[in-house]
Amino acid sequence: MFNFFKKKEENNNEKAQNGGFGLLKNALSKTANSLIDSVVNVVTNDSIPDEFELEDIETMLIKADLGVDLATELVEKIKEKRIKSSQLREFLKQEFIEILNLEKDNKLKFDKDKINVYFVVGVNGAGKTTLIGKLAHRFKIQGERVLLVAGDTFRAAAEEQLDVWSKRAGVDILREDKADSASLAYRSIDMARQNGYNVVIIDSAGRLQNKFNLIEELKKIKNVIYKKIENDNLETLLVLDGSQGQNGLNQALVFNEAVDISALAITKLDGTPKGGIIFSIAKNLKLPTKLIGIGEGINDVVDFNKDDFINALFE
Ligand SMILES: Nc1nc2c(ncn2[C@@H]2O[C@H](COP(=O)(O)OP(=O)(O)OP(=O)(O)O)[C@@H](O)[C@H]2O)c(=O)[nH]1
Ligand SMILES: [Mg+2]
Repeated sequence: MFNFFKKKEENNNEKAQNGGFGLLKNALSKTANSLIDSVVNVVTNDSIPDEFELEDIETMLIKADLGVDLATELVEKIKEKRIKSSQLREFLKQEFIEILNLEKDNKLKFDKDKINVYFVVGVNGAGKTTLIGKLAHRFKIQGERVLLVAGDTFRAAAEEQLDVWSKRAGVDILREDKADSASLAYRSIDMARQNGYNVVIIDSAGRLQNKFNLIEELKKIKNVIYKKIENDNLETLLVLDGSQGQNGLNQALVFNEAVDISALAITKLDGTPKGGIIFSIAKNLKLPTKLIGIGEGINDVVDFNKDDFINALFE
């Protein structure tokens, strides 16, 4: 009897993983096209690319948002190692694996027995609130007790939007009209202690028009959380819009300086040919990508797993 259930559970897990991989592969199909197929197709016969073809390869890589430096570096290697067109695919795969290996600890922090706080930051429209909804749903079906905090007190619609997600995910929310976001964050941790929530996800405003105030506010929230919990249980999660490509790198520097980012979530990787940004991020930022967003639905978030990502691009 027990074995039967165990077997069933294993099958379900497998199915979920395969389903997840299928979704990822589908979401990355345009990136696979721009980053691999179009590059490999530059040279039609099986030869070593000439100067013009190398230039075309570089252009393709930049278009896929790999960034100029990385694209140039790869083209130099292709030239130096005299990589033939039939070897290009495997060459790219090995290079991309090496780049992703620069990242460490890609697993989202979580300790079942503690209060886990996820402080979610990023510019307007990056996908913060949506990601919070997806995470809330995921933690909820894992059986965790989740509290969302409407820390984007800048615009009323933001609280409303988070409220909709909290209902969709079936989790609780702490929101208050015209509240000060740092004081809301402070109270949310007390509330978690008193009521046994083990996951607290804090939304924040994304306005960059008033950068100074935003950064000061984010620092304040972070300090408040620090005072309340051990650092180990805090994930400061920067959300970057993957379809915006290289802009994300600069945003990461600004946010990292302000609040010390511990994890990245790259959203909107579905339907964009610009997913090469993942490699640019791994190469240029010393920050681990932990989550990726592949759609607007509640299930459209996957843990960033290096092997899966490479396989979804190359298989
Ligand atoms: N295709 C796609 N769309 C996404 C994804 N994540 C978010 N979006 C969409 O992006 C838009 C902005 O998302 P929000 O979650 O509101 O972004 P935000 O960072 O909270 O924005 P502000 O509250 O204005 O700072 C919405 O229309 C989302 O549906 C994703 O992974 N894929
Ligand atoms: Mg929002």
